[in-house]
Amino acid sequence: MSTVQGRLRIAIQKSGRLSERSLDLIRDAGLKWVKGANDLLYKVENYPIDLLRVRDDDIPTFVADGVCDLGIVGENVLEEDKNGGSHAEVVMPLGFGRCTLKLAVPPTMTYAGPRSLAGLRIATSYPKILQRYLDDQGIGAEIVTMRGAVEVAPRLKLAAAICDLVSTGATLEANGLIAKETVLQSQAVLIKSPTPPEPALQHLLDSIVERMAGVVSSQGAKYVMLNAPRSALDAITAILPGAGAPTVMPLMGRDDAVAVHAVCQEAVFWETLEKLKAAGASAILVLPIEKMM
Ligand code: PRT
Ligand code: ZN
Repeated sequence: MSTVQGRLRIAIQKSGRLSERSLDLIRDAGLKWVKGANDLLYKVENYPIDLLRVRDDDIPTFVADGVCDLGIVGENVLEEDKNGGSHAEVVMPLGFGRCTLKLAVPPTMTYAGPRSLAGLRIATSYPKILQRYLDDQGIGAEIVTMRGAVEVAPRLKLAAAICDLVSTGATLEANGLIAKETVLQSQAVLIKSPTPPEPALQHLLDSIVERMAGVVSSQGAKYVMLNAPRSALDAITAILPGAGAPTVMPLMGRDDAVAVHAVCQEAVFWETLEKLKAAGASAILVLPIEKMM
């Protein structure tokens, strides 16, 4: 496979936990595509870009080798793929696909920290990440690599412990395993090739990255508008979550009060509104933000 002249390529997971959110992000960045007969490739209609739909495990290599210019993949997959050669650069975390790579043991094991695993067998789909963790901790243990169904390994006596991804914890619970140490915190990230695109496409690449950054940072952000007595301005600004410097405007016919507009980067809860009101704010409006740049 080689890159197609005149088109950028973005690698995304074909079908799995990251697929839908990856396409959402690409759509929110303004790209439109047609689902053609070709399942591997979606052609973007409004820009010279192709979406390459592959297994997540292949994404870091495709991006590192310059077969794709951008990719969306879990940090866990990226870390496991690290091999000392050329590698994809992380552009930004995307705020979805969050999970934790954890060590878990059966309740019958006497566990007093990771040292309890010394000399035992640990089953995982992430042998490289686990080996690095064990080396850092100075623990010698045997790693058994399994492609899936890692959680059944202790029951089958294949291993004494496991190291697997956890999100809700339901899988561990269903298999009677107890989560212990966190080996890695993970979420989906946007990655970029170390090989630049052909010069004519550089501007488009930068603009797609900037748009995606705008989509990610506007997620959860709110536009807050309120009226406030001038005397309460400092107190009210301090309550607004992640607002930076708000805009303060005069109110017609009122010398003692102003209008405050602010972009809040963090969630605005009912409790925040109650605090604002108690501090003297009135006519409080919280609006969603669609785009930000
Ligand atoms: O076919 P392909 O190779 O592309 O897909 P895949 O089967 O390798 O990956 P997929 O779709 O399962 O996951 C893609 C990415 O989603 C992972 O690489 C992680 O970055 C992220 N992610 C987020 C997760 C989870 N949460 C998750 N819970 N990946 C896997 N799991 C599994 C985990 O392995 C365990 O079996 O879900 C189970 C635990 O879930 P809980 O909710 O019971 O704790
Ligand atoms: Zn995979």
